[in-house]
Amino acid sequence: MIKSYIPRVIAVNDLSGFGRVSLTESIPILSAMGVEVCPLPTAILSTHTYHFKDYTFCDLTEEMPKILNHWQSLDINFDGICTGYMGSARQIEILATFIKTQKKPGFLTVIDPVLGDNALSEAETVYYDRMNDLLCAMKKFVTLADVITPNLTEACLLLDIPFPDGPISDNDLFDIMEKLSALGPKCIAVTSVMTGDNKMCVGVLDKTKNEPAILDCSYVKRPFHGTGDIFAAVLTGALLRGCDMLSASQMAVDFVRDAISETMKHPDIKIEHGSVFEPNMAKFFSVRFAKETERR
Ligand code: PXL
Repeated sequence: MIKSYIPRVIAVNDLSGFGRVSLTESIPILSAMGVEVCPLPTAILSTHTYHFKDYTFCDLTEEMPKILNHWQSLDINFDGICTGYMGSARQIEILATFIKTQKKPGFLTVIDPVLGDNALSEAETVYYDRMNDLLCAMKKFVTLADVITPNLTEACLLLDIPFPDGPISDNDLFDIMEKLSALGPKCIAVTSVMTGDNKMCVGVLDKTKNEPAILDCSYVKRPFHGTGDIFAAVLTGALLRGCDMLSASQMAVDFVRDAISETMKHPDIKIEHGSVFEPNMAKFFSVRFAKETERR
C-alpha cells in the first residue's frame, strides 16, 4: 500500500564530492521517490576512497551528536534512518544511542554495513580504507536494524565465515540470510551474490513472512561502483513509501540494473566515476509509483 504522506528519513553517510557514492546518491534518489531526506554527513571527502589517491577527508564525528541533539530539541518526527559508510567506530556508538531513543513501532532502521567488497578486486577482499577497526562495532550495530543490506563480502565478515571461492548454492545463501537475521534484523537483502557462472543475484529474506527469495540481476563482468549505496537508497525509499520487503528489493534490483545499462552506454565513464543513475531516475520512479498507486 503506497502512503500518500511524505515520509521523513535521516540519511547517514559520507559526502564524497566526486565519484557517485553515498549521499550524492541517496539524497537525489530518496527525493525522487517522494521521501524527505535529512542528511547527517559522517565525513566530507573530495572523492570516495576506491582507486583515488590523496583524497581529502574531514571527519564530522564531533558534529553528529550536535546535529542530532538539535533535531531532537525541535521534536521532529522521523519515520526512519538509513546508515551507510561510517568514518569511525565512535560514529556507530553515537548513532546506536540515537536509534535507541527513536525506536517505536513504525520507525524504520536500515543499516548498510559498509565494510568491503570482494567484487571490486579479483583475488582478495578489499577493505575500504579506515574500515578494518569498524567490524566489531558494526557487528553490534546491526542488531539494532530492522533491515540490513550487506553485500556477500560484508555478510561473511559479519558472520565470521570465509568468503566462498566460487558460486554458492541457493541453500547456502538462505542459510547465510537466516544466520544474519538471527543477529536481530527481521529483513535481509544480501547483494552481489554469484549463484552460478555469470549468475549474479540478490538474496532477500523477510522473517515476518518467512519466504526467502533470490532475485536475478543481469550479470556484467566488471564492477559497478556505488551500486550498493543505490540499492540501499531505493530499498529504503520503497519501504518508507509502503512497499513490502520483496517488492522494495525488486524495485532496487531493477533500478540498479537500469543504472548499469546506462553506465555501459558511456565508455568514457571509468569504474571509479560510479554508476550513471541520473538520466532515468525521474521517469523510473514516476512510473513505478503510478503503478503502485493504481494497484491500491
Ligand atoms: O559505497 C561505498 C563507499 C562509500 N563512501 C566512501 C567510499 C566507498 C567505497 O569506496 O570510499 C567514502
